[in-house]
Amino acid sequence: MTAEQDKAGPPAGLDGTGLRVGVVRARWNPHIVERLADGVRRGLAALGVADADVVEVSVPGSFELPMGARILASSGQVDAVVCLGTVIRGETTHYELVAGESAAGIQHVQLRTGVPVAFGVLTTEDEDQALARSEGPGGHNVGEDAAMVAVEMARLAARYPEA
Ligand code: DLZ
Repeated sequence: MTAEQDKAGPPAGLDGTGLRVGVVRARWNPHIVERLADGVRRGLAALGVADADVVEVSVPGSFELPMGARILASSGQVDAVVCLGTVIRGETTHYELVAGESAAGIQHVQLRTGVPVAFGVLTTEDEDQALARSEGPGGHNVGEDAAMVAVEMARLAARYPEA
């Protein structure tokens, strides 16, 4: 982790105990997305979120992540959602479209539903970059980052229930 990432870390005392988290996984680039999902599980467990409070669903690709997130966010069964996908520029003819719509859609869902949705989608030039951002324990893993974001934002939302 770089010094810059360190500064962007979670607030001290962040606690996910009792939170329910939905994870939406895209099925493209499954070997990378599995690494991100491992990172999410590690991140949530480290913050006290119980395995039983995590629900995982999959969608065809990153373009469908916003719809998957909307379904979970609207269900009333989760306090936050994490979206996971990987879009690799060199392997995707309409990279901008898939990556852009995924990001914009995810932002739209969290603003419309009021349920935090963390963006755990890798948008990279090549597979090496994707591997470097989905490392195992102790390394950089965007899934782990997204888990922390989900817990932090769920706690913030809970402090302002009328928002
Ligand atoms: C079509 C497509 C392409 C070319 N590349 C990717 C990708 O790199 N990562 C990803 O998650 N999904 C990709 N998809 C699938 C789209 O996200 C979507 O599932 C299809 O266009 C069907 O709507």
